[in-house]
This record gives sequence, structure tokens and C-alpha cells, in this order.
Amino acid sequence: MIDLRSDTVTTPTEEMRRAMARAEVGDDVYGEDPTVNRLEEEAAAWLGKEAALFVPTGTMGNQVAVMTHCLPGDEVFVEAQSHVYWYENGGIARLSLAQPRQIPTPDGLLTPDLLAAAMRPANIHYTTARLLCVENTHNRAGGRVQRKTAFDALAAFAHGKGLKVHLDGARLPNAAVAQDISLREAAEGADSVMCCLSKGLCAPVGSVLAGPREYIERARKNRKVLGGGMRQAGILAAAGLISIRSMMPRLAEDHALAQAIATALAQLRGVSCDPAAVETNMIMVDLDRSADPVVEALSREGLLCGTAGPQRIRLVTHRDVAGIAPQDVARAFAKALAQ
Ligand code: TLP
Repeated sequence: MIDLRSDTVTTPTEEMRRAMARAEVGDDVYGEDPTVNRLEEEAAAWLGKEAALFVPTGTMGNQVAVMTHCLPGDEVFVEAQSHVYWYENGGIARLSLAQPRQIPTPDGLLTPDLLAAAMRPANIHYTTARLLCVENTHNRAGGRVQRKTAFDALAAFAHGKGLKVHLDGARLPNAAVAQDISLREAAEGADSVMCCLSKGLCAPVGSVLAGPREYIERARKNRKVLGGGMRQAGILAAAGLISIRSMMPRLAEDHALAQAIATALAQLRGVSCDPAAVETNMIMVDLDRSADPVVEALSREGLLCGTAGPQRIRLVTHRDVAGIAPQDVARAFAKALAQ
């Protein structure tokens, strides 16, 4: 089976398994796990922030981030198809008691003009505008990259309006590699940034949330509220340290493979797939028919993938499929579409 459903399916490397087996551990709720403490220090430096917090999932990282920025009743500006709004079970409303304000964009990329048009002046009738969430790379926009210059300009505009900026950088390493910049540069405009270690960077579990020291201390309390205070989590942090130290450069291979798959798929009839739209490790394939039966037929051909719309299939490349031939993916599609 070729599994292109997500880069979340990556399995830990041999080096990670060895590091996990011999990790030094302690009780992290008491702040006594040396491996978690090291991970949090290195993650903060990696993301260019004062401090960081290890969380089990990207979802918890985003929700803790929002909760730590907001008071009940605050307004949170989100791109209309962003993960924090679309895929987190209404967490902004349920956990932070804050009001998400969706801003539609054609391509997942928020701009100062779009944000300005959504904002309202201070008024007794209105919610308090508190936070802007930005996603980079943008998942539902097909792994689209928001360039550093565009992100910095957006963040500066938001700050000028009194907003804080949270960056959902689940795949920020992909965005940084695609622009040939460091992660710290990619995250510079953000007050807080969440980055997943368990996607293209192959850790089995874990994400980090980084920001100012005082903010991260409050985030630590909010993580406890959500039941995210883990004990001997150094077993997991040991793998995460390898993600941080050595897994980022190879993402360029995932991007090249995604490009090659898109180029192969673009030749097929019944399929619309634009290689120029593939900027990182995701490929969106638009069909002339319903996606669900095609996904089922593809699985019978040995190819696993997911949907991203009624007639849209999403493919994601990652380390565990690094050896596959792009033509095999195109062949599976040709057979599935003929069924
Ligand atoms: N995304 C998953 C699914 O939830 C859709 C995937 O397969 O792409 N932010 C972004 C931008 C994400 O894409 C994801 C995961 C998360 C946050 C949440 O991370 P986890 O799955 O660790 O909670």
C-alpha cells in the first residue's frame, strides 16, 4: 500500500526509536523531565521565541494558544478554511468561549486588506478584536506557502490594529524549506507559533507551542486544564529532538516528489491537477465526478488518499513514501477512473 493520506502517517526513524528507548525521563508536571526540558529549550531557539511548551497534538497546541491569548467573548480572525476553524471541533467557541470570525480568501492567503475589511471599530455592541490566526503552510489550500514578506506585512498590520498573531505552523518547516529560510525567520512576525513534530518531521507524537516566556507559563497552566500535563514524556520528546535537529532538510525531497506526482497526474483525462499550484508536499486533484468512489477504487489499486471536497482528492508526500515512482500513482488513478 502507498499511503498518501497525510504526512501524519510517518513512522519514527530507527534513530528516534533508539533515542526513545534510552531517554532520560522524570515527571514533567513537576518540571523534572530533562528530555522534555531540553526539547522545550531547543524548540524555543528553533522557532526564535523566548520559551516553548511541548504538547501532545497540534490541535491542543492551537487551542491552548487561543485560550492563552483570549478572554471569553473576544473575537478571533481566522481564514475561512483554516484548520483551527475547520478541523478542531469548534474548539475556539467551546474551550476559549471566543468568537471566530471567518475571512474567506481565494487561496488561503490572508492579506491586510482582507483583514481590514473584516474588522470593526470599537463599539459597545461589538466583540473585542483580540487575535489573528494564520496557517502556514495552508492545508486546505493545498500546502500553499505564505511568503515571509507577505506574512510579516500582515502581522505588522494586525499588530497595528492591536491584535495578537498566532501562527498555526503545523507545517511551517515545509514553508521555510520552500522559501529557503530558517524556521525562526518564518515565525518572526508571530507572537505565538505552533509547530508539529509528528508530520513531515516523523516524530510519533508531539507538537510545540512557542512564544514569550510569560505567555508560555500561562499556556502551561492551560495545557493542564485540557489534560495535557504529561508525566515521563521524555520518551516522546527524545524523538522530537531528532525532528528538530535533523529532519527538516529532507522535506525538500517530499516537495520534489509532490511536484513529480502532480506532473504525472496532469497528463490524465478526467483529472485536473496543476503542478504550478504544488508548492510543498500536498497535491490537490480535482475530478469530473464524486471523489469518494474514486478514493475507494484507488485503495483497491493499492493507493490510500483522502478527500478535501466533494470532487477533490488530497495527496500528501512524506518520508515513508520517499521511494515510490510518480508513474505508479498516475497508473493507479488511471485504473481507478476507468472502474
Ligand atoms: N491536519 C491533519 C488533519 O487534521 C486534517 C492532516 O492530515 O492534515 N494545523 C494544521 C494546519 C494541520 O494540518 C493539522 C493536522 C493540525 C493543525 C492538527 O494537528 P494534530 O493532528 O497533531 O492535532
